[in-house]
Amino acid sequence: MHGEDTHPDVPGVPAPEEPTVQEPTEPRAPLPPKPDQGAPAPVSATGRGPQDGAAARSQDGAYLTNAQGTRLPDSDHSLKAGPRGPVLLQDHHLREKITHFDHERIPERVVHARGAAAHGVFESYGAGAGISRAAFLAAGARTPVFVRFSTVLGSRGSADTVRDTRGFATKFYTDEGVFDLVGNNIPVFFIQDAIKFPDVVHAAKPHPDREIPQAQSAHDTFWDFVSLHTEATHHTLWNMSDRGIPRSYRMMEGFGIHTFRLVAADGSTCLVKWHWKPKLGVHSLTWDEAQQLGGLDPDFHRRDLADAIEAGAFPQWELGVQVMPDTPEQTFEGIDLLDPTKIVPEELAPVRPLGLMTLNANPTNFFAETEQVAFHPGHLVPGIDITDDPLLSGRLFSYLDTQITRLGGPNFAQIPVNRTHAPVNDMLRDGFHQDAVHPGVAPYKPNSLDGGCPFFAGAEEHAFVEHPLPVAESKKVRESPASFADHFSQPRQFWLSMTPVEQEHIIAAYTFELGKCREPAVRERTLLALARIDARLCAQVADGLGLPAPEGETVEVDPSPALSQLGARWPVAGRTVGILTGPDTDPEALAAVREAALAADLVPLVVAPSGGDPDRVQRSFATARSVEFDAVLLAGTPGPAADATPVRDARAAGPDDTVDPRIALLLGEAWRHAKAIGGWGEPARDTLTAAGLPADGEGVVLGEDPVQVLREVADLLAEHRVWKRFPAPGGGE
Ligand code: HDE
Repeated sequence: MHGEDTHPDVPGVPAPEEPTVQEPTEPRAPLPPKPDQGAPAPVSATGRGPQDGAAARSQDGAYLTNAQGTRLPDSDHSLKAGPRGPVLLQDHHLREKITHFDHERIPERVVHARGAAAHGVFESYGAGAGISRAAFLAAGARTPVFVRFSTVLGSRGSADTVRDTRGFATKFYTDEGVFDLVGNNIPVFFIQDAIKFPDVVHAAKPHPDREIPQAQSAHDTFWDFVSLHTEATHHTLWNMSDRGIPRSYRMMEGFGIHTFRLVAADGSTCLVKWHWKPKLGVHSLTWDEAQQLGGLDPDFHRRDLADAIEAGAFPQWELGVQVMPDTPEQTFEGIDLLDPTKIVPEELAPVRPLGLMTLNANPTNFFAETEQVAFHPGHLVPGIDITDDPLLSGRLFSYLDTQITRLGGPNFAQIPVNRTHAPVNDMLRDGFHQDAVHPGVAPYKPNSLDGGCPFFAGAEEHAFVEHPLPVAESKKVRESPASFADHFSQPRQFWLSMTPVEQEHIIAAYTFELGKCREPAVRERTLLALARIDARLCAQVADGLGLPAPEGETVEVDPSPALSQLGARWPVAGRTVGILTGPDTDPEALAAVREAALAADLVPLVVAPSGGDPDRVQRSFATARSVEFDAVLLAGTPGPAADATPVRDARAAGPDDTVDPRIALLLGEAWRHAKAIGGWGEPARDTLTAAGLPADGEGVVLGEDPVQVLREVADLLAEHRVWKRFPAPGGGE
């Protein structure tokens, strides 16, 4: 026997205390939610969030450390045997630094690799409360969101302004769990069945042998596939329209594409299509602008979004739904609601607004947030259920699967940007990148050791209960319903709904893309598809390619005016106005115009010959290009500056020496791109004439009162462009 205070083996050392934690024999209370799966707090590597303002630096504290917290005396030199000697293998700091760097990259998304994102808030109007039990649709509910916009085809480093579909994916951090609305800016898709997705993506991505072209569909394999697979016709037509080259992420619509089922508190259901409607309207670049921007500012959309948010011009969208009855047929006015290549025209089912989304904060760290965000159409909340759209069914598998490769394991929900704001009490354990230190011993059900906890919830406790939709008795088949075979009526409807200008742009787009195809069979087959949309479309594209136009049968359809981007007026907030100045510019008039522009929420950018006041001058003649302005004002004679190096290269051959050739180029482009041009006094008129442009042309505002000129130019901007100027003189567009 040993004394009570003495260790049995080590004399003089107190005996260990009796263990207080016993193997449990009785059920006990449930465990609290995992503490480290609470609400995501956007933090930098320092552990500080963006709200910390100036303190939010990359590193905290006085001393640089390694990953283990050990302070470092030097991080610029490898450990060597003498200054000119070999680097030593024992340099553990070098190895840690380089090894971490070697693994900094993760695989890019297989599609939608290039994107830009922002944080925001969704405020519900309550108008959806009667049709969905989702808590975030209740009146007055405010839900944090994270939105990622993307191109589809290009890799992470590709240009923003390519012709492509844009992704529009929204993560709602609701009190009932995460809801992801993973949509696009085009309301229809290439394929009707998910099993075709690898085919369409393989066809659209660069050719596997040469890895060209980048980020675009203008190549043989894409047109080979879509011309053989005519269910892609509708989506492709949208891509060839101005929707394929948006002016800004802030000026795009978003669509959930598939039909979803909403479930109300009383169990009643309806079928809906989701729409995001931008407050700034839907606007596009011209093809020529998109081409220039690809070189001049490949980050145009990314920059535009971040700049607007930083400046406090928070972009907003209304979320709405088209509501259709949930009938056993799941059709509406003859349209198969399970076919993701079909829209429901807004004239047949108007979009009912449910709430307003405002994007009000840029990400703190691109990789941590924009790159690591993981969307999944299967992230649903009570009140929002799926339909049997076969494309949606495939997506419900794909997104979870892809994150496991991309984010390195099954625990991506623990990455801060992906963390739900609802308490997590799951029984998922272990795996790569497990951040939680789970206590307890019973991550299984049923259990008695944890008192049977946690319990299952019912609908009253906000559980996600699948709607018990009857499943049709049938036999196993690999086939589509007959209604899916109509591939041309809605493309024709889209074409007929376009204004002449929009139709011209579509013709030019098809001509360009098919001009990049080398295989005659691919072009000919595509012309056959175009003939089934519209004879003039087909004839003009054929003419551009120097090919005979085939004939085709078309169907009778009514246009849907809501599909056109033209004809409405929109807020001009955030639009840029270039103000071209010269030696004779009146400083008072310039100041008054800048003030008036700022008061109208426009962004005035003053362009001066060179050496101007840096507080007032944002661009010089050498650095300004037309593509960054939505409208241009002439505030004097931007003639050749005495001290400027004369530019006489091919791009800038002005028709007249009284105007600087770079400004002549800028004005010519603004004219060709149908931008409003304004000016005051004789110098403005003379400059336009010297640049070879008509001073009394469409969308040219000349007057004596500078502020009045600005107002009239802003008025023209409300229609986005001076549409009457198309088609451009010289055949620009
Ligand atoms: Fe996606 N899609 N998709 N897609 N998709 C992905 O998920 C997929 C489809 C969309 O900003 C991937 O995380 C399949 C339709 C967006 O992170 C992947 C099918 C629509 C984004 C994937 C579709 C979309 C993706 C790649 C056919 C519009 C970007 C990386 C059944 C409604 C989300 C990733 C972001 C991303 C699969 C069709 C939109 C591989 C199999 C239709 C906006 O999981």
